[in-house]
Parts: sequence; structure tokens; C-alpha cells
Amino acid sequence: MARTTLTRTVLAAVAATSLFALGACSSDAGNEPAAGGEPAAGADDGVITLGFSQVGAESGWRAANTKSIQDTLTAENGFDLKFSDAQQKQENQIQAIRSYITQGVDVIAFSPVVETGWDAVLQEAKAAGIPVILTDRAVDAEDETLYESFIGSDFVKEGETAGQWVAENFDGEGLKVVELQGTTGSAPAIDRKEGFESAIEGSDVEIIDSQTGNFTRAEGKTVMEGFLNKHDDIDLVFAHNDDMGLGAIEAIEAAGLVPGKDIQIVTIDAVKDGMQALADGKINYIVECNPLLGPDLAEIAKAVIAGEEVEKRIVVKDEAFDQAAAKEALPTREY
Ligand code: GZL
Ligand code: ZN
Repeated sequence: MARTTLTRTVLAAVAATSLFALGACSSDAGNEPAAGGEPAAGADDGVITLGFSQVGAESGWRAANTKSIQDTLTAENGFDLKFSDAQQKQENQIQAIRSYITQGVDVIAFSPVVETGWDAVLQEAKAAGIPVILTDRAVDAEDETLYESFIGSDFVKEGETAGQWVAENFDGEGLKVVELQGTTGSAPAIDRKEGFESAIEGSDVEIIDSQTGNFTRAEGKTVMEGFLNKHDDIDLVFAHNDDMGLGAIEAIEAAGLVPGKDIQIVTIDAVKDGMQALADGKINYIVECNPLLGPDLAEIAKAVIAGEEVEKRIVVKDEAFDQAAAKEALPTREY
């Protein structure tokens, strides 16, 4: 049973107060009245108004991530959540963040569709005194004080875990791999590619083609059709998410080949549709990327509003599954 659990590490960049920061993870932090009895700063009536800019609705992972945020940041949990979907466009996210600044929300949180181009709008939020929390994807910000915390998986490790499985199982066979990359310029696409390539280094596994499928099933299918027309020696597909892997399955079957046998498939996310294909033998290995970030976001937002120090980087725990592990895990999967 190949079930590797990537440990959850909390990197307390604010060393001196890390213990205090861990205290921030208790669920009642944040809407406790401050010492003098008045509500915590920024949450006038104890309600935290949080503006969230979501990447889009491009994949099963994104749907599960959105559900976790909307199910957790509720009125009964002390939040007034403003939520926007950017349809995977950075300009829409910047516009949403500006509107939250204008509305004077207490906290802004977002999953940046790409790593760069955020410094100006983050400076505007800072100038307005509104704290920012990153979830899921990272930014390459010039100045790390522009956000309070980044909660998300270690994408390099996810790529390494996928690459290690391929190298361990196929080194010495002259394996030819095609890669379906995630959204160009996004942290998961950049880092998963880096991790995979570092893991296959020194083996004779070769990436013969690589192109973005933008994390969607439809584009993954189209790109895979192109790969199948161009190459007759594809042994394995490495897809940066399940949805593009599911699109590749459609293209492989349309070409009269058997996915999981004629062409192996390795993906990242482990959402229900991906895990079902894994259990059905159409995918061979999946590295999980946990989308359930709502609870961590709620805890960090409350701690920030309460003026507590928070960990700069919270790495979410991920696992990995082969076909046997998928069959066992499916009945109890939350997403
Ligand atoms: C990863 C997340 C990625 C998922 C994709 O944390 O940003 O975006 O892997 C999603 O499924 O579209
Ligand atoms: Zn980067």
C-alpha cells in the first residue's frame, strides 16, 4: 500500500512568538473582546468581514476549496464573507481586492491565480490598513510584510512525490513522458514541474513534451489529443491536476488505447473523480493536494484581527495513493 503521508509542518517565521502563534489556532481566538471588554479591533460587532477573491471554478479541486471556505466562514462562525470568482483572470482578482479595500472589509484573503503582479494592489491594502491572507497559491511578493500568512500545500514536494513514484517504478525502461502543465505562471504549475524534474533526475525517464492545459478537463483533453497526434511512443502522462488527467483519459480512449495500461497516468489533487478513475485502473498514482483550507483560514483571520502573531507559512498535509489505497480511501473521502 503506497500511502505516503507528507508531514504537516508549521514554519513559524516569527520565531519568538511561535508558541503564542500556535495559540492562535485555538478556535475561539479572534472574537474574544480585548482586555478592556470592547470587541477586538477591526471587528466592530464581533463579526469579521472578510473579502475573498477565488481563482475561478476550473476544477474539482477548486469546487471543493470554495465549498470549504463558504462552509466555514459563516455568520455563526463570526464572519460576513464577501466572495468573488475571477474566472482565472488576474485582472478580475485585482479588481475584487480593490473593491474590498473600498468597502473597508476587516480582512482580505485570496488564492493568487499567478505568482507575480500583485505588489501594487497589496501595497494599496497595506496602506488601507487591511491585512491580507494568502490561501492555496503563493505570490512572489517583493516584500513579505504585504501579507500576514500563506496557507497551502508544498507543491514542489507534490511534484517530487509524483516523480519519485515514476522513477522508482520505471527507471531503466527509457520511459517517455508527456506533461500537462497547470496554469502558466501559477505557483502549483511552476513548483510541481520543478519537483517532478528533480525527482526523475539521474533516471532515464524523459519528458518528451510539455504544455499547459490550464488545470481544466477540456484543455487537458485537447492538449493530449495533440500529443497523441505528434508522438507514437508516449508511455506516461504526468498531469498537474486530476481534471487534466481525466481529459487525457478521454483522448487516450478516443485514440483506441487503454489508459492506465497502454499509457500510464500520474496526477495531483486526489479529488473524488480522480480517485474513482484511480480505483478503476485508468490512473496509476495520485498525489493529494488538500483543498479543505476553510478552517485554517478562519483561525488565521481571527488571530490576525485579534492582533496576534501568526505563522507566516502553514503547509497543509498531503498524502499519495496507488490503486489499492484509492479503493480503500474512496468511501470516506470528504472531497
Ligand atoms: C492547488 C490548486 C490547483 C489544483 C487545481 O493548490 O491551486 O488549482 O491542483 C486547481 O486542480 O485548479
Ligand atoms: Zn515562484
